[in-house]
Formats: sequence, structure tokens, C-alpha cells
Amino acid sequence: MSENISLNEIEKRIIFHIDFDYFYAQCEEIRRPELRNIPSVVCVYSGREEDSGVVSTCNYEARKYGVRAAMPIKLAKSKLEDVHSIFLPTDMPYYHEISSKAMRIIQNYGELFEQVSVDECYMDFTKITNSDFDDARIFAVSLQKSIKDQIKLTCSIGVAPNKLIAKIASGINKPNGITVVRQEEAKQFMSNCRIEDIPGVGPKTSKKLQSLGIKTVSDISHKSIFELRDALGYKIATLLVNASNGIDYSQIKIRGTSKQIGKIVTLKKDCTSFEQVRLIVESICKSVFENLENKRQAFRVLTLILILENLQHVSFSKSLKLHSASIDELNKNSLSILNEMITSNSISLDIIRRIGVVISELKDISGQDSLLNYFEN
Ligand code: DGT
Ligand code: CA
Ligand code: CA
Repeated sequence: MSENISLNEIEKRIIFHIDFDYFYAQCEEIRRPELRNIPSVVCVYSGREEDSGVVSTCNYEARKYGVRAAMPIKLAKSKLEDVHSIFLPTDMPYYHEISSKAMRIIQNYGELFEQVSVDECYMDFTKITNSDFDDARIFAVSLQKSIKDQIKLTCSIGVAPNKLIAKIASGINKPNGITVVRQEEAKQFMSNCRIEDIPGVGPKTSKKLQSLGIKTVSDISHKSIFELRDALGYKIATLLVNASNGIDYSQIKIRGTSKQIGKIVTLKKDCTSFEQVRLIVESICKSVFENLENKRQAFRVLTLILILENLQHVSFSKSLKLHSASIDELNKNSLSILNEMITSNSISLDIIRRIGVVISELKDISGQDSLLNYFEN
């Protein structure tokens, strides 16, 4: 999880973009399941007159009648005048609560995580899948299922070699869809997109491109950055030429407390005793701890991840009372969490395929003489 990754590593990445379906309207359905089969519309009322304001979002039932985000409420009502439908005001604190729960489930998968809005995030699944797109698809299914089972929320997932394509891909099979675009399909995938599908391309850029005779993503891919630079500026020209070739170097931006250090290993052979599992966990902890020591940091939250034979994913997190930079504490807690996970889920040791340890809520330890046994005051 170093900051400077090589080109080779960039090419092997597997990035997920996860976008919750018809988010505010779905949140309303979660607490009022009777809304599920009727068109429901969540609105921002301006308060001037009874129906003044705009549609914030609506469920897919309402979309069948042509209702869309940003549409005046009056127009939406006229589209739904012959059907039984429901119009509701937004309840942001409640949507944020659902969002936090879902984001926590996603983060528990234990890799690099970046939340971009209340209903969207990116996650790097390179390590956990060993850069294998078939495994990634199974993970996407499992992730969708975890969120659905735990909070009844559906989402759509784009799986791709970079953030740009993952973002576009998540919008393709909505709702509850998964779209996988492999590295070798990236350029072809982009050539099937419209220029406006590229995030960051607005009507202004679109117009400028038109005036240069550029109408499709494919047209852009035949240009050089140099040719587009004068009309669009270096930054946008670079973004567009790269994007049209299926390339995007941007990295997952880890913010604040979501910074974490983790390692997941694939077991070379089936484990038959807890002793074997213990040795593996201790060696993972050793490597994670070395990383922590190098960064001169302490951790507070510890997550154990088990990936089973069928790629089912079991994880459990524990928050320590105080920050710690002790390898003994890391070992001791990892083993007790693991023991608890195995027993409470009745997991037979021989079906464990991968084991991961992730520490998070990291904190710098500056001016400490010894990193060992460091505790926050
Ligand atoms: P989708 O297409 O299934 O992802 O549907 P949404 O509703 O999740 O659409 P998205 O992802 O573009 O937006 C996420 C939330 O942001 C959405 O539930 C409500 C809010 N939102 C989106 N567009 C607008 C808008 O034009 N005005 C307002 N006030 N809120 C919006
Ligand atoms: Ca959404
Ligand atoms: Ca969104």
C-alpha cells in the first residue's frame, strides 16, 4: 500500500466502483417496504408554494413514467397523475445513517477505500483477488449480497482496471448490476462510450471537441495530447487522450481514519489444525507490524478476514480501548478474534482459502523513544 506504485502495478489493478441504486428513494423503501411496488419520488421542496421544488431522485417504478432527478415536482406529478404514487421530502440524516452502515460493510472487505459521496465509493481489490477478474466478479456478488442481507440496500458495481472505467461500468447494469471490464477490454469498452460518459467532460468540453470535428471517443484516441492541448488545456487533453485509450492513472484517495495497513495471504495447502492457522496469522501480523513500525504509527482497530473455499467472505473487527504499537497485542487479539470467528460461524479449518489481517485508525507516534508498548495518554 505504498504511495508510489509502479506502472506494472498500475496495470494489474482491480478497482471497484460501488454506487447505491436510486439511493434516497431506496432508503425510504427500507423503512417503508410498502413503497416498493409503487412509484415513489423524493423531493427537495423549496417551500415557496405547495409543489415548488425539484425531484431529488425516484425509484425505478417512477422512472418508468419518465420521472427524473432535477425535474420540477409539478412536472413529475403530472407524469404520475393516473397512478397511485408517493411524493416524500428528503431526510438527509437518515440517508447518511444508511450510507455509513453500507460503507462500513464495504470497508470491512479490508482494502484501500475511498468514499466519494453519500452513495458512492471506490475500493481497490487487487490484493484480495490476486489481480484475478474471475475472483473479482465473485467478490462483487458477495459484496452485493452482504449489503443486501444486512441492510436491504441494493447497489451496482463496476469492476475494472482503473477508477474511470469502474465508474462508468457501475452505471451500465442498474439496478443491482455488476459489470466487469478486464484490462484487455478497456480500450474497446471506452470506444463504445459517448464522450459525455467520461467523468469530468461537461457540455463546454463537448462543444469544443465538436468544433474540432471530434465526435466519438474513438476520434479522440486517434489524436495526441499535443493536438488537443491548445483547444482544451494540457490537463483535460491528457485526461481525454488517456481515457479514450482505456487508461487512467488516478489512485484511490484514502482519507483520515480510513488509512489502513493490511495483508492477505492465500494458503498454500488446507489447514487441519489451529496451530497451523496460528503460525500463518502470526506471520501476517509480523509483516503488518513491520509496516506499522516503518511508518512510526500505532493502530486502534483490527480486522480479521477469512475467505473460504466458495469465496464466501467472513470478517470481524475489534476496536481497542487505546492505540497500540505492540506486536504482542496484535498477535493476541488477532488470534482471539480468529478463534471467535471460527467457532461462532462453525468454520471447518480446511475450507479456509485466504486469511487477512488489517489494522486501521492509525495514528502517528512522534517523539517516542520506543515504538513498542506505546499507549495513548
Ligand atoms: P441511480 O441511477 O440508481 O444511481 O439513482 P440515484 O438516485 O442513486 O442517483 P445518483 O447516484 O446520481 O445520486 C445519488 C443521490 O443523490 C440520489 O439518491 C439523490 C441525490 N441526487 C442526485 N441527483 C440529484 C439532483 O439533481 N438534485 C438533488 N437535489 N439531489 C440529487
Ligand atoms: Ca446511485
Ligand atoms: Ca451516485
